[in-house]
Amino acid sequence: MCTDVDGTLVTRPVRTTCPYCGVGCGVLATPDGRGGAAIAGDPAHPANQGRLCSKGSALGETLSLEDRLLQPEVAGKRASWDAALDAVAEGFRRGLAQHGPEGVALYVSGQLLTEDYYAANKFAKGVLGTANIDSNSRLCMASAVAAHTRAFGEDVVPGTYEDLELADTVVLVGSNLAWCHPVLFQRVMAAKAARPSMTLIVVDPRRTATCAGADLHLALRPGSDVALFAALLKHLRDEGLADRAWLNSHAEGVEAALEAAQAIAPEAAALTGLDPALITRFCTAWAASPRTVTLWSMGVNQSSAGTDKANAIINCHLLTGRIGLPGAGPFSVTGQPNAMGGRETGALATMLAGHLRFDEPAEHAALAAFWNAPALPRAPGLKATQLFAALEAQRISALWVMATNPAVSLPDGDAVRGALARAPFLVVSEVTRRSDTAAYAHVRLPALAWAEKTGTVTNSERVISRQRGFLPAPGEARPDWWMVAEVARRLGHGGFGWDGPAAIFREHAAVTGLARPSARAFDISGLAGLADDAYAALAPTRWPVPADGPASARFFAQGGVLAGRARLVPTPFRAPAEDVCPDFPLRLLTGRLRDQWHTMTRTGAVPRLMAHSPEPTLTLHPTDVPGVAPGALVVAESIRGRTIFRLALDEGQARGTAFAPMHWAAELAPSGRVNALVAPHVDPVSFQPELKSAAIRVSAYGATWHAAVLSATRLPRDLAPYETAIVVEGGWRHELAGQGAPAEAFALLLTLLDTPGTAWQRMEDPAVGLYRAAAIRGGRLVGAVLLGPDAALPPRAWLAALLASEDPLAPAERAALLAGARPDGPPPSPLVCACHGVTAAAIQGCGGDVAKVGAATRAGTGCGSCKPEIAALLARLEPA
Ligand SMILES: Nc1nc2c(c(=O)[nH]1)N[C@H]1C(S)=C(S)[C@@H](COP(=O)(O)OP(=O)(O)OC[C@H]3O[C@@H](n4cnc5c(=O)[nH]c(N)nc54)[C@H](O)[C@@H]3O)O[C@H]1N2
Ligand SMILES: Nc1nc2c(c(=O)[nH]1)N[C@H]1C(S)=C(S)[C@@H](COP(=O)(O)OP(=O)(O)OC[C@H]3O[C@@H](n4cnc5c(=O)[nH]c(N)nc54)[C@H](O)[C@@H]3O)O[C@H]1N2
Ligand code: SF4
Ligand SMILES: [Mo]
Repeated sequence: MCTDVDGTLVTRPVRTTCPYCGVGCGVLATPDGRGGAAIAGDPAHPANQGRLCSKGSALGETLSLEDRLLQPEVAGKRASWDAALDAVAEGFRRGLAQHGPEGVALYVSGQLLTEDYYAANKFAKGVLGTANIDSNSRLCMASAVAAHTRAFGEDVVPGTYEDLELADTVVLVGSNLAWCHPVLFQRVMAAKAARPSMTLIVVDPRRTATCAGADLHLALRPGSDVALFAALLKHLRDEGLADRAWLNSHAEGVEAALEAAQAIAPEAAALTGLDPALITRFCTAWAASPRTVTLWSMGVNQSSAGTDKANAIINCHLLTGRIGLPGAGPFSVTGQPNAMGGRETGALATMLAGHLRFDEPAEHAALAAFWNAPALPRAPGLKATQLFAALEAQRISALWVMATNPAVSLPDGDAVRGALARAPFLVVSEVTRRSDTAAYAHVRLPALAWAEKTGTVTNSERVISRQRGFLPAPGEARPDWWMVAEVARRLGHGGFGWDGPAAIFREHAAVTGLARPSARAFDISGLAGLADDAYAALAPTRWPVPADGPASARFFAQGGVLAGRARLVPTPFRAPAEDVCPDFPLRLLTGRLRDQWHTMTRTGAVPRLMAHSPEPTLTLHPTDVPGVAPGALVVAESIRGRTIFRLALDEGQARGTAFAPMHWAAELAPSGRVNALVAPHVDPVSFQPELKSAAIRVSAYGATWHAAVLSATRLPRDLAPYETAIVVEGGWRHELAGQGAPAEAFALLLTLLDTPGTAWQRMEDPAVGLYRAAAIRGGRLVGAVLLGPDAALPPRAWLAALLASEDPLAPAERAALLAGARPDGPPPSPLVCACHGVTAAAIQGCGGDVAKVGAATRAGTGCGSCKPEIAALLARLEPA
């Protein structure tokens, strides 16, 4: 709660949870009474024990209300809540009348709180009678969910974070843990430092920051994980490591799985492109100790063979009985803060609620009765990519999008944007105007953001934590669950009269106790009677919490799994759906950057987080683009679309592959949306799209001019074929490039920047295509346009510092600005440590080891997320 009983604003620390990744770190937020807050890691939270990463520690810088959506809007105009909610109810009523329950849909998100998620699911399935509610978790966790269900009969993650510290061997498959789950990675690295015999193995086609701490890196061919784990399964059997006693009493499907593996194993080297000796080293290391954890993430799930990849991993743990034991087990880590909560509340097209199933009549009947929902659907609804295909085909008449930005994050992005633009009725609940998707909405509903909202989230290790609001609700923003309840009420349903999130949580907990006894792992019915004050004070709690009987921290600890026996699943090999070919010879891997969160609606507003990777970059192996220099612009094309990137070269990028971040949206980089390139191929079991394997070609982009533009406010969009806009201290920095006449581009940019009272200093040399202008007001730099024939324009960090400076521009700086060169000092060096602003040059100048660099420069001593990069920089310095 953000106000005390006497109504004054709270200024003492509030225990809450980080709204970014699935590690689920506890945060202590201390409001400053002026709308801001000091942020620190919560030492008492079991996930992070006081640590935070770069994104978590910058949370205090994301609290500004600039760009927040603060009032409801209908048809682009401010509306009252009543009018907006009436419009939503009417839109869905019309949708139902037109196409029935199949013609309406919700698309929701792992960034909703459990209470919001529960309400949305109950609204869709219980009120609208449609199973067309899917979540962005379809793009994220669906393959893991399907694999768990195939193997264990239910979606259960057996492991805990502690297992990673207790293991002798930790294998990370398709996971860049150092950047994506940084605090968990730091826990692993700390355990390894304390116990150097621990082996860390990374399986990833790229040499990522995570590899800096690894003993072994297997740069396998994209999509070939099933072959590697088939070789491992066979190796384990051949070495006599099959735990026959355990298998006999607890598992089935052993022979069929072994047979399938046997068929692939001889081809493993050819299919993975790995040296057979390296595969043997991998198998030997995996086999060496019963304490082995295989952790996986998006390199596994986001694949047209994602479910098979995950089951191929689980098979190895089941064959050897390495599951349910301290330091052993398969471990799928969740991406979003409440990806697990979405699975628990069943807010996906393939489940009901509380792990209840469509195809179990007793479970279906129990939920229908509990919800008083006679029209509760009996079969799964449209999954994310199907849902947007239906929208494109005008088979969906009303769609409500909550807490996700599908215009950016779904594959086949241009088609998705077309479908959104033509949607008959689109509602978007958002916290910000910076969402590409919100731009298409007929009704925009302002949601409470992290600092204001109240509820629970569940992290990767099944720990339920409270998020507690610590700032007052701004403008007219409201909780997501409240909007849903108000619309449900307008549609005549009586089951939404909650007075707050505690009441919703109790109802959700009660659902998990329905249709018992049945062998269901997810059970928090013990929390169904939680009083409001106990909910307010709830400490991090791992499920299950059954109403009767003791909670067990570890699943499968007694050896058995849930419904009878665990299943080994045969996993035949399948290559990625899209073939590379002479026309499209490169495989595009997409993924995350250290300091950005998804579509950058929040992290993109923090200058400190923008500095590490300020433009959409395509990374290639140096031999894959002969003749194109790093820093040049390149065009990437697939059969679906086209993007323009800044080129980076890296020997750690496997030949024949490219990497591009998933983050850039039209909001900040209209030409850099990676999903314009990616096809909507899906896994046949999980329906998760293959987001990491598009076939592309890359060529130089022949720009006739490049420009860097500094300004106090953001320039309008769509000025040039290549453009990016990022926040810097004191304003905005834009990079533009095009193929027209440089003089015309320069003139246009000057017009856009011109405001009364600004004095311009200009320098033009049309013969060589150089155009420069500095806008000065009161002696200070307030804007600049630097346009030239190539990208070698002045150091941007220097320019941005001039813009941020309160001091008048010195004559030498003025001259240097127009000459396009920094007056003195070394060339700019990339930022490595975001917490303390330390560059690569400073780190290399210091030398020694990570600890020495930390002592001398403070780099790596803040959140620690940059330690792998510091280690890699220092390794490059070491004499060969
Ligand atoms: N900084 C940051 N952290 C985040 C997020 C963020 O946006 N920013 N998002 C959160 C979310 S929602 C998620 S889902 C997680 C994702 O966390 P990760 O899964 O760790 O992140 P990605 O970068 O998407 O992909 C991981 C790796 O998969 C590799 N890969 C690609 N294809 C294959 C393949 O065929 N086989 C194998 N073995 N590897 C392959 C890629 O090279 C990449 O390095 O991160 C969470 N944490
Ligand atoms: N090519 C490619 N595509 C990918 C991926 C990839 O690796 N490669 N990864 C996929 C994965 S794993 C994921 S999880 C998705 C993520 O993709 P998205 O879910 O589309 O990404 P976000 O930017 O996190 O979108 C969340 C939106 O919700 C808003 N928001 C934040 N808090 C709240 C709130 O409390 N209420 C409401 N109503 N809104 C809120 C934010 O401002 C933001 O616009 O992207 C997927 N797409
Ligand atoms: S690791 Fe970082 S992003 Fe993830 S929960 Fe912790 S602080 Fe937040
Ligand atoms: Mo995700």
